[in-house]
Amino acid sequence: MTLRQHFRAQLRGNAPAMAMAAHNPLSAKLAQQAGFDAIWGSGFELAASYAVPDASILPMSTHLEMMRAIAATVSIPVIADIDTGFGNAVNVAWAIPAYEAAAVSAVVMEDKTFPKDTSLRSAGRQELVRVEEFQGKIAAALAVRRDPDFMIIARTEALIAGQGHAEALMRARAYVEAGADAILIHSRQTTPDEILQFIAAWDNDTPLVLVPTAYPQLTEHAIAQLGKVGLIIYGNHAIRAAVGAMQTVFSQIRRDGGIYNVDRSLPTVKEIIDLQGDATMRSIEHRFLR
Ligand code: SPV
Ligand code: MG
Repeated sequence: MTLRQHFRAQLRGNAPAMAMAAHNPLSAKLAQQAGFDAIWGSGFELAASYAVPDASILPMSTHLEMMRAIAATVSIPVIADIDTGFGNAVNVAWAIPAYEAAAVSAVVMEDKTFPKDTSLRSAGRQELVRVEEFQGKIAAALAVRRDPDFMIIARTEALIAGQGHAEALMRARAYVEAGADAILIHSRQTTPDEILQFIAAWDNDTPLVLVPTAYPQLTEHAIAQLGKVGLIIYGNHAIRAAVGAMQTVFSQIRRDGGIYNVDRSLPTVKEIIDLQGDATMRSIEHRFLR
């Protein structure tokens, strides 16, 4: 069974798979070590790591190369967040083979207009493309993928755009009709109500994908009980953890006038060297450096 076949089956299994966001190979490696099932190749995290807005500012090549580097580092599936597909169906038709060749297992494509605005920003510019246009983008993705187990996950932003339950349901059904392998339903309400209403109304066997950033009170256990969700994505917790840790350490060093206090609280240099793959390098040296 290939990694992609395994991941496809996992989305239809008894318990949802758990994906953690990553913005580089090191964060992806830490997520795998922590026991996550998959890596979310988050556009938000990558944009944040370049200190630019998550608004179609980074080019596809920057995201693609990061996905390739992440997929080369971990042995769990990578889900690439391709935003709007970088344009129309023509852009999608060029993007999909490139991501497939980068060894990712799935892409998530959202039904917003290009250039996009990030979903969780208050008063963001949330405009959706026509349903038929997005169906065409899904169809283009399916037509060009080489491995049938490379999943095309369609994401509707109808709730994010304030267009309501009926529109979200209509769009999700239309995207399944176009051939989507799973549906990501996104919400930025601070209670899970509209997501629970959507899940209750979902009468299709296509798995759902949730990103519970805005409604963290909905636990993995509670989501699993609902039965229709195949994948939970923790969308930005790697970059937020990194930012918080750096802020704390940097300000303490300024306050202390030196590194003598923070040193004890940080991972050792040896731990970082180990994460860099030192053991592998040593074994190569041992075998081949003559
Ligand atoms: C991302 O992580 O880039 C996402 C999820 O798309 S969210 O930021 O919640 O829209
Ligand atoms: Mg994104």
